[in-house]
Amino acid sequence: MNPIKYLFSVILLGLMLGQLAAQMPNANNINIDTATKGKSKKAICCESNLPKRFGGTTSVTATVSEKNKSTGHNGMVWVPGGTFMMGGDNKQASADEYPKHKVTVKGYWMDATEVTNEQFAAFVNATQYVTVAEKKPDWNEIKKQLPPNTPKPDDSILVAASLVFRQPKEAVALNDYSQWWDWKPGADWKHPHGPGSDIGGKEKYPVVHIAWTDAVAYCKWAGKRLPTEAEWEFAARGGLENNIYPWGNEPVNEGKQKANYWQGQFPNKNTVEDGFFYSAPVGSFAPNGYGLYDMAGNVWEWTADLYNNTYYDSINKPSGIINPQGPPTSYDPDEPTIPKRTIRGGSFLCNDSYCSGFRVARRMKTSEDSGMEHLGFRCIQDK
Ligand SMILES: [Ca+2]
Ligand SMILES: [Ca+2]
Repeated sequence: MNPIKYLFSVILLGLMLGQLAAQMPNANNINIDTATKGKSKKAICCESNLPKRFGGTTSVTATVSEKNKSTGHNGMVWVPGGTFMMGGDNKQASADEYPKHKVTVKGYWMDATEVTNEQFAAFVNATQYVTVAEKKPDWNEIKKQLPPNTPKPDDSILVAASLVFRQPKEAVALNDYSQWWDWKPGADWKHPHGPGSDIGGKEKYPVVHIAWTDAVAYCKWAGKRLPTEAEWEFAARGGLENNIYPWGNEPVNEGKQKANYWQGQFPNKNTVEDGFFYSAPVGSFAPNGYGLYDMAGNVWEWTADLYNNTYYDSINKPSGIINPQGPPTSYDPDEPTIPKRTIRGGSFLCNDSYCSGFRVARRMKTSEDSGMEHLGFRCIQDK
């Protein structure tokens, strides 16, 4: 196979949500007339994968100190501990959301919103941190994840880049994510749609193109940490029981706008009834019962945990489990050789028929080195 095509397929392998970007250099959100209401049509259900960078495990190179450790809880809300049933609550749930199992978590502080560009800029200014997407990929590291004798791709591919959404003009086969994802040189957190785009005026938007390593480094600098998958789901439920969404069970396409997601036909038609084609300023929609914003939609959020599709089964017992820390090893049957971390909450590219990522139980996963246009994070703090 053509090595470039092969690498591209490797880069995108596993991907299945939507996103866009190439022809909208400033990426301004498009406000539309919300009078033109419509309902998303059921098409196919519940894709289970996301694109990734190269599939690499990036050693945590966070050398930043903890000197900036926060002593207050500005911008955070207290999530009381408790016991809940973790896992799928409706027919859209995928196999990896089962079995529902009893989990207890201790209380913790959680960022009320996704980490913003303004907050991430403060971290970078203080530490001169360079994100994964801003670095030239190391072929010697990448090839360890690829089949033996995989030819080295062209140097034009091995450049600092990230995955950016490109909206097709027409309907496309949803099993071919190369129809809507571009490996775009120059795309990074400061250039979310690639060269020509920037984050001017977007201080309150969620930072994106953040790899897991980058998120860990930020949280450490802030004196915080990433939530475990259990902590994330407990928080998203907002004190409700067996709820499908952070707001309860009202279908996402009914009633008032409750989150920033994809309305219309993915990936070629977005009716933008929620007012945002791309990401929205954090906190643009009502919070859940704990005061947490955008736990459904806007951008996906990294968790601390490795992904393993059978993890719930391994910890399911009548007495429950306290503060689960994720599986010891990663396993994704779709791509068994690629270590992955779990991400949660869905994004502006999720819709009800394609990934329903805004469900509180929805699990998604991607490799640690993946920064994407719709992937960010938030942190928690124990005390
Ligand atoms: Ca939207
Ligand atoms: Ca989110």
